[in-house]
Amino acid sequence: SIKEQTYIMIKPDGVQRGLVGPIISRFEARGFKLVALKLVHATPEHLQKHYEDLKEKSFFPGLIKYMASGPVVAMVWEGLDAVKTGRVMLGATNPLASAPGTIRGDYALAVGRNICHGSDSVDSAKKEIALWFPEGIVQYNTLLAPMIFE
Ligand code: DAT
Ligand code: MG
Repeated sequence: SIKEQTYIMIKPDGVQRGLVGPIISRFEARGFKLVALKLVHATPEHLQKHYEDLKEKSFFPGLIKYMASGPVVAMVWEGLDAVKTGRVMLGATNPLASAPGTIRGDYALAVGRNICHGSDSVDSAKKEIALWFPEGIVQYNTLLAPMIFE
């Protein structure tokens, strides 16, 4: 749907490396609408909830430590097929396989420092948006929709 929303997060390495602007620019330029945004230094407990599906993985403790090492940029982007297109823009989880032109394929080398997060389904997007934005997202109209969607 053209109102689909996805949770996109710039991880601590992306913030430290000054990639907030370039990453936001890609979503703006693609035609998505920003409906929530904040800089947050998350607690390990909050991040364990975000990644709860991965809690049995051997890399889980290291993942939580890295994600809690500094602030992240939490965002919700809205537009046509935002979840799937967002994942394509991020690129494969392991930058070894991320195509050039994707965010990870242009800026990352290691799976454990892959710069950005994007929801993998509409269902997980809903859960992640509720977890990171319990206060809700921002509703507003833009004049551009007819230029971006048929
Ligand atoms: P994605 O972030 O593409 O949705 P995921 O949900 O499978 O990937 O894993 C979440 C994050 O965990 C991923 O962005 C980086 C880290 N991770 C995944 N597999 C890993 C591995 N084999 N070694 C180290 N970190 C890993
Ligand atoms: Mg995932």
